[in-house]
Amino acid sequence: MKLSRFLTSQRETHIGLLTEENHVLDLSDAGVNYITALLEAENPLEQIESLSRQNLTRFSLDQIRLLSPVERQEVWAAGVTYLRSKKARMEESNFSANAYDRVYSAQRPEIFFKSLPEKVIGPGEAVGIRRDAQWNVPEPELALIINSRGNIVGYTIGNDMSSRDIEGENLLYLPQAKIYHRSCAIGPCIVVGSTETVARTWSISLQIFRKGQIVFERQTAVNQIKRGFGELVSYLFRSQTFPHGAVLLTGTGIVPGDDFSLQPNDKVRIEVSGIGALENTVIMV
Ligand code: DO4
Ligand code: MG
Repeated sequence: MKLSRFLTSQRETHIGLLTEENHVLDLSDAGVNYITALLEAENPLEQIESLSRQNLTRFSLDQIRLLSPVERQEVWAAGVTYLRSKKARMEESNFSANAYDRVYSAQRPEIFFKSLPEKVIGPGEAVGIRRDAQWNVPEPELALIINSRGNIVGYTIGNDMSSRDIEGENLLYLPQAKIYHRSCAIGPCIVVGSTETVARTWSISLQIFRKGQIVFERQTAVNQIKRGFGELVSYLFRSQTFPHGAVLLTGTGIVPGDDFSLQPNDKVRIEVSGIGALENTVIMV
């Protein structure tokens, strides 16, 4: 079951259920005004399945615009959860190499704040590269959707945009490398009802287009994530509360080579096999 937020032609925000035939069933007809209400239910999947049996208005995707499915959830991110991320970061930074090496195998994972919900970028919107950075990359990541009780209730796709030269200069600059205008895209929908075992069979692929040509393309597997999802969530919720739930990006397993940097007008396409695709163009911010 795929939940989405979308904008109608009257520019109203509605909640929808994506169908196999590329239609959206309007859950607002059944009185659902927030995805969070479903994520907080005792059994979200059961509730969504029962809603889907109602007689709901159906839109085709070209009649509406999908929005980011994030409502009031803070967005956090785990880091150095794939071997590829550890290696690339150790190479980009003499200064901080030891820190990446240690956190990959330490008991406590790296978890950092990524975005306020109102700053999250949705499908089709522009993601940013900083004008004071020279080396910018997208980070395609599986995102966990967690309710206020700390249960993983769904999955979506995240782009943890990063400035590698700023992070590489000094790890204390991580917040500047990671948290800036348009640095976090999430969407296009939330998949509810898949277990971690199922999510671990999914692949993640990244394609970057420049002037219509592919300039970078790679694929990885969710199963390459070193840590269990429950383990990551349990650290996120330690001595911390999330009254509206949270989104947790699970780290990147794809890092382009050292000679690659994003440019304005590039198009970033991230696909997760069990979810769909998140597409954004790049602008300078
Ligand atoms: O350690 C810095 C950030 C790591 C990260 O964002 C990732 O591995 O995805
Ligand atoms: Mg990341």
